[in-house]
Amino acid sequence: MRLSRADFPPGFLFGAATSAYQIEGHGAGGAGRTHWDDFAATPGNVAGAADGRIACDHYHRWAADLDLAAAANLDVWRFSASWARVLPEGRGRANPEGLDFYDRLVDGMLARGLKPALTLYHWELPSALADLGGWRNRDIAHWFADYARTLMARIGDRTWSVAPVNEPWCVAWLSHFMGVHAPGLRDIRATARAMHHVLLAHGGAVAAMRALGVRNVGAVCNFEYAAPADATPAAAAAAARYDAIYNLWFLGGIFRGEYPAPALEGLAAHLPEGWQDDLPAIAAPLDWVGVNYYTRKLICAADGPWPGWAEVPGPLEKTQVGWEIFPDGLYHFLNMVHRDYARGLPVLVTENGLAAPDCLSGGQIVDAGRIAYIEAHLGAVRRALAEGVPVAGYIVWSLMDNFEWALGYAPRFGLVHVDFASLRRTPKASYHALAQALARPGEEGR
Ligand code: IFM
Repeated sequence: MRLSRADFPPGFLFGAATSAYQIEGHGAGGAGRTHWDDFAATPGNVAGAADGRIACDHYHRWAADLDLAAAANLDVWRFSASWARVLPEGRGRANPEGLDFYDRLVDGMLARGLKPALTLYHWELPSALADLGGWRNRDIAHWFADYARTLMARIGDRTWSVAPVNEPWCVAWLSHFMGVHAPGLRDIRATARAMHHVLLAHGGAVAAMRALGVRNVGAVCNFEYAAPADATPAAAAAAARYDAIYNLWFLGGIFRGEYPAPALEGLAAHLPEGWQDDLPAIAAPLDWVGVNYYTRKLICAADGPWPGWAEVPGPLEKTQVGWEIFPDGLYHFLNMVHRDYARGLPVLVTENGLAAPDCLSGGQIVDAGRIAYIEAHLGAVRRALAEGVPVAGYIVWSLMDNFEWALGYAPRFGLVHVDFASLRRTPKASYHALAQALARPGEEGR
């Protein structure tokens, strides 16, 4: 890798990210059923009929996994807790085994010099709450705040940072409008409600955690650079709608207490009555903001009901999951988030990474594409830093190959290869390159 820790300001943090359902193995440890278990049990929803029952078996192998992160000289371990592991029915009775697990995990990070960067919700809603309407039900804000209190009363004294929800766009739009993720709905009214309730739940959890004295509370949103596919005004308007729904809705709610007009055009009629009154609670002050960034989309206008857009395949090099590689997009969002929304708060790149069909050959995995991808995106971070954007860290998605949701286990995002038959971990070339780039003089890894 051409860049190293020395190319970044003192104190700049490097990390790797994971999430509960994607690595833990949901079948172990008394976790309750989730809507991802239900979604995966429905034929045709997940490639290879895969699910998260075993995943990477991190539930049992967490210590060795944390050792890998420490040996790569990483500073931060970004992870999530599973709501249903903590509260199997989503509310009421807690699962002591689940709380013990996260307690051990956080202590394990601290013992290895890794900062625990927690997300409360990375998509596995307890089925019992899905039965009650899930993100369509306004009560989810109370259920979520109770979950936040239960978990953080146990581990909130030791987490380094916490974000309530990972990628609210995926929770709401991808899952209720596009039907690609659980609960697999394609319904605009459900979408509008989920778009609002996910932010109301964010605000409620922030308040609950502040009341407990939890430190360093932020938000993590995902971003896609939306470029008009052609020079027509219609394509420009379609791209603006895409940008408003994907990128600006969540930032607008969280940082300004307002929703962008091009998104309200189609969603206002379906929002719950009195939604405006919730905006002050949604816009509770934060300590940092996380940017998850992977790609851009070319958008043209399309016939049919609102939002009236279509995606056009772009000409740039693509990853295993067909995403164009466009590091300028990261530069754009770091600037935009800082300038227009977070205004001086630390900005963390909380996810960025590449999927490739990595395979073992002679005991090695040569993932040169991933090294180049990380280098290019770190270059974008450096450009933003040079212009005064307070970027505080860069976190790779992901430490290890894992359950890539509806795409099953084929797309490999890890710095570490996982053989899903034996569950053996093998660090890839990118892992070794990063470990070397992040080594502090005289330090060979912790
Ligand atoms: O695997 C996901 C993760 O759960 C959330 N952000 C994007 C990653 C790659 O698709």
